[in-house]
Amino acid sequence: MQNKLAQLTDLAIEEFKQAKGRRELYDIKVKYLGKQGQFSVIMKDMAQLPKEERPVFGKVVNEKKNLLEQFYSEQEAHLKKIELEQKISSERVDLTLPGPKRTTGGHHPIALVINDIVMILSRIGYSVRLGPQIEQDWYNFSALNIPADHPARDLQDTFYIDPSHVLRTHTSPIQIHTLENEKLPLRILAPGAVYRCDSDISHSPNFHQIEGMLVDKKVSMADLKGTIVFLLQNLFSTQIQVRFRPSYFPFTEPSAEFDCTCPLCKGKGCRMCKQTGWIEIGGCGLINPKVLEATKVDGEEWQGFAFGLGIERMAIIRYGIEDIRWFTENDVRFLEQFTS
Ligand code: 2U9
Repeated sequence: MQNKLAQLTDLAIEEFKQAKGRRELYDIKVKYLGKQGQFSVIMKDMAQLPKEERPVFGKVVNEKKNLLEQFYSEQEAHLKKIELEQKISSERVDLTLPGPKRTTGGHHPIALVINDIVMILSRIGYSVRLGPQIEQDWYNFSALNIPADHPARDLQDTFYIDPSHVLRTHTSPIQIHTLENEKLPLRILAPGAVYRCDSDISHSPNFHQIEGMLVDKKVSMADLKGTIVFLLQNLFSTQIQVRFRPSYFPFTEPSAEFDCTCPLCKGKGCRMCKQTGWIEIGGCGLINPKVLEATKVDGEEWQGFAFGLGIERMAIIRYGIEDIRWFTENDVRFLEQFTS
């Protein structure tokens, strides 16, 4: 029996040594030391021994069991260490590998043009003012010398919220708020979305404008033209020329529209400028004294000029965009061309 016990112990140690993982090691332990295991069987066989030999044999069995428990613990610790090392090396992160490519957002071309104009004119003292997109009749029309029977007020041209509120048709109301609330002199830029009942291939019911206004003492058309030339030469190129054409707006007097030589063909004539060499950019003029009066500015002491231009038009010229609808379709293939 003693021999059988020694053989069984050697066999168990040998199997423990061969175990490739902790699960396998545990199964071997159960096979030998578990309730139904080999050592339990031997213990039952002990009944066949003479009574006086049984305690000695029982002691030896316990010693062997302890030895195996000890060996099991050591082997388990050893396997655990190996498993951990394998896990660490298989999960190792190579910090020198390039990271996953992140796609970043970018500015919309409308925002890019607004930002550029703001940056250029901020160099000569202009700062931005914003305003609400729903305006009272007074701010959008009356204070700007647009009379009650003016066609611009027509239901077909303006989105009415109620009889005295509209979706602003231009950003000029921002200047009215500013004239009513701020100290003079001032130089401001009023960018933002505007709305008109107009929709075809080159007109959208929602588009963007930027307007500029300067109020000071002794302001002339020459100051206005100098500012427009400064803006356009910085926006397009120092090569371009600017021309003023007489025009009419209720809020300016005198009024002019301004063009620049086509930045695409440098004035030679192309598809963009319809072979004229010139591109229409916007409108401008000296602030009508009636507008100053409406906002309680002393027209004897103060004069001013204002100008406005459409942002979509600027972006179309600048980036050669063919269809005004692309600005609002949110097609990433279009938008991602403007990310730097
Ligand atoms: C105040 C006084 C005067 C702003 C002006 C224009 C002329 C003009 C158009 C250009 C293209 C609008 O987007 S567009 O269709 N703008 O022609 N805007 S003068 O004059 C003002 C504004 C506010 C208090």
